Amino acid sequence: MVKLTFLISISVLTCNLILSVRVYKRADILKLREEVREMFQHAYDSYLRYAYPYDELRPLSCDGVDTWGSYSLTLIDALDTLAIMGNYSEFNRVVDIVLQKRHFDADINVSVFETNIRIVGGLLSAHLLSHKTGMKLEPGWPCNGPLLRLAEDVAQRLIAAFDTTTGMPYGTINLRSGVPPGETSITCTAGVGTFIIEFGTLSRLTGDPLYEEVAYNALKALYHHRSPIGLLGNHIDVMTGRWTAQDAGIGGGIDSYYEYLVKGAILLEKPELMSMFLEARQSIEKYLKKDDWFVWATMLRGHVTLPVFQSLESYWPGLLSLIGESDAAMRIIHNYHSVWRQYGFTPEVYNLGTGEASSSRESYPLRPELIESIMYLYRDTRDPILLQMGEDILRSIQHSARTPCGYATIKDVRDHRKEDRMESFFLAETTKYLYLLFDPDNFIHNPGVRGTVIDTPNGECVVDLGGYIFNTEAHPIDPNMLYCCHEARQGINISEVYSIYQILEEEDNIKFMTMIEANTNETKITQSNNNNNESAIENKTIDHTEPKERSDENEPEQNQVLIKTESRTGYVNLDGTERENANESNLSDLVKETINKYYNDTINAETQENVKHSAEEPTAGSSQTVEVDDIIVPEKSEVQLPSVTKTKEVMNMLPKVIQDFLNSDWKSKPKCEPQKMLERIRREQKYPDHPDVYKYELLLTPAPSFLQRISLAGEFLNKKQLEL
Ligand code: DMJ
Repeated sequence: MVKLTFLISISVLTCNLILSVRVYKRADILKLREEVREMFQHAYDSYLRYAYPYDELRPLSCDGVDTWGSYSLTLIDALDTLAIMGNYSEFNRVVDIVLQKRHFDADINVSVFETNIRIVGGLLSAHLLSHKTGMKLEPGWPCNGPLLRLAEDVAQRLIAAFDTTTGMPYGTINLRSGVPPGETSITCTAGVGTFIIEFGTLSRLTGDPLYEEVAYNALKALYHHRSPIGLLGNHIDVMTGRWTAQDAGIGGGIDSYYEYLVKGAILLEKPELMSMFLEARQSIEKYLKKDDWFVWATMLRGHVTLPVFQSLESYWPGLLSLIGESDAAMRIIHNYHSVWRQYGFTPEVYNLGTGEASSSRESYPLRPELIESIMYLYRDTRDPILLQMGEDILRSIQHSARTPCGYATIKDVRDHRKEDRMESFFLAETTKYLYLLFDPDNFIHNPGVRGTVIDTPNGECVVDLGGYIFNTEAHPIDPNMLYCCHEARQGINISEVYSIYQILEEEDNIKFMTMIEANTNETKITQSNNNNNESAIENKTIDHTEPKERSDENEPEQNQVLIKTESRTGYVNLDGTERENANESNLSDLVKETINKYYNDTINAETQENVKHSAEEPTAGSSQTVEVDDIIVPEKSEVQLPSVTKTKEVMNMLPKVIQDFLNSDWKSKPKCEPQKMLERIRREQKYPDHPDVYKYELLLTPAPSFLQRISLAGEFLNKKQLEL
């Protein structure tokens, strides 16, 4: 049980702190900001010098090591911090490096959770920030772009983890082959419920509903499996739905599930997620909260099992500030800060009964959670004590964690011994939140007073108005960007459309492109939105001129289908309606016919070449024509292929979506078929919608002031309020 005397002494300490608060002038704050910038730079430069391309820097050995996935994790995780600190040239340079990787195909097993929050989150955030850094943007951005495609490539590799009986994901996946054989079906709660920000963003930008629905389904599954008193356990079997660890708390193993309910509600305008959080919060307050601390208890009865504070729990006050409860949050953060002051760091586990660091969990791996909450609360309250708390954190890290080649994990907060590890979140989160605390003018803090107008295929769109939602790895997402991709909402994947143009423009395919052009009689791809406004991508540039008149009313329809069938995973729109597929054969016929012509020309050309060089070599016969299906379905053996190598070469140059579309047997089928999984989730409807889905009427507008308001005051408008 928590000792009351200990808690009282904490309160006294809190009062003392309040009395001795330092006065910060603007110049003082900016000086601290510059110190944080130098801190980041030292760690970042060291990573590049000693560790890249490994995942992490080892700050004592001054070398690198692969930890989470052999995918240069720290580089990707640190990317958007560069942009936030204004180092645009380095951001652009690193983006170029990252983009040398076209996909994440590798025979390695990775954590689904960590890969999502660090890699998918990092790539998405960098994609959305790239307009600020002077990067050359592809037509269709933000609904298109190489970083977005890379993020989607990773998400596609993770999606097979969700192919379970409950819809909750496995914890580990092989990036190449899916769920590893014999993989445990036990996943922690956070590992199930921490996808809606990244996957929702992906769906809203690309138009593929798969990601958001799968992530939302997993959240509903957790909610459905809550205990009768509204608590969640720590680990669950994703095949049976049985809780295998029944301790309920707000920290490690569960934490970001709660975080994503709140942030997912705000980012994606899903008030039912907020209702799910508020219900859970009541249970947390009732069973887990003890005098502004949180303990662990049995999920079935709420009996206290572990009276401890975990460093990871320090995100909670920040989360409360997002729902407009900064007063409660301030009381909690004073408690957490008192632990920091006791040791100069927060240990992984702190025993509330004894008032000491737990002897087996006494490290501080440079975690961000406390500074994260301090940053949020300072934005809301401007209480200078929060600046002082931030400075305490900065001082401790500088004093005890700095090494000649980076910053080291503190192995034991009691004696500040160091350990040879610098997790990537030090550059993604800890330094970022510290910097943002001390940078009052940062664009991230924009309270909706400035914006940037960008051109999209659908017209102008105002972004960068603030209200950024940070994923749990501190990668910010601009909510307004999600409303720029109107065509994505109609199931059109701009990224894929652009890919096709890009492929067609490659030297070897000029002929192919010309033929497509000849077939379509015009070079542009158009689509209509619901209001019959039209936009066009023409020769890779966005055309905002008046729509051109068409002689044939049906023709645009054909072109529209050309775009709609690009979706990688399906035939359903974001709103769940079926996609039109009546004219799909038109595209099929068109592409097949074009490839036929291309190959027949190639064959003829090759035949003539062959005749010239070797009379013995078998020729395809100048009169023989070859059907596309013959080329890509080798089983039809009566047809002699002109050049298998050449065929494969060119086929590989086509976007995956066209390859799949032309012939799904071209490659062996993946074990998990995402579209089928999505259809199954929709058909089964295992988990009913939260009743509050229908209770609220959100302002369906990208209005930034609204986003600002809900993020600061934490409120949604319900129907009754609107009526009044
Ligand atoms: C980060 O990877 C994320 O913040 C995650 O949610 C929790 N753990 C680390 C930081 O402590």
